This record gives sequence, structure tokens and C-alpha cells, in this order.
Amino acid sequence: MVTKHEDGTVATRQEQKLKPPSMFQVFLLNDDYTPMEFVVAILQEYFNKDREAATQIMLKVHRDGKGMCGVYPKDIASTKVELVLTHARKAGHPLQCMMEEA
Ligand code: TYC
Repeated sequence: MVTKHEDGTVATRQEQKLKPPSMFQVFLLNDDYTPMEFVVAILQEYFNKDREAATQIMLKVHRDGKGMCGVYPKDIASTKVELVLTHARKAGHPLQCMMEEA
């Protein structure tokens, strides 16, 4: 876009076609081996849940197979997935974490 000012100066800038960033939901998946307490701790540490909310999400994953931990811009969601997977593998648990566009 070109803006001509009265004093003869010209300003240019990019067209304003800014979209809000696409958001991604982060999920935990159930498995038969990861301890419930470990999942609760993950939800508190990486998804800012208090113990009560973390326990509810963990139980939903345990019952339904999948549960949402939060919604974030793409780079933050993908960093959280990587941090959770790294933490779980280091602890020797098969916990799975994934993201989906919201
Ligand atoms: N199903 C696991 C158990 O019974 C608990 C669990 C919950 C595992 C949530 C993973 O994302 C998960 N120990």
C-alpha cells in the first residue's frame, strides 16, 4: 500500500491482510502403562493446570482414550508436544501427546 502525505513524502507498507494465527489443540492419549500420577504431573507442569483440573483431564483420557490439554499457536503447541514426549521417554513411559489444528 502507498500513502501520499500532503508534504509530498510517500510511505509504503504491506497490505494489511493479517489473519489471526491458526490455533492448535494439544491432546494426551491413553495407554496401559503410564502411571496416573505421572500424567497429572505433566498436566500441571506443561499445561498450567492445578491438581484438580489435571486429575479431571487425566481421568477423561483414561476413560475416553484422548483428552485436550490446551489450545495454543502452532509453535507453542509443537514445543509442548516435544517437551512432554521427551519428559515421558526419559522417565521410561510410553505416553503419547499430539496436536491438531483447532
Ligand atoms: N491408563 C493409565 C493407567 O491406567 C493412565 C493414563 C492416563 C495413561 C492418561 C495415559 O494419557 C494417559 N495407568
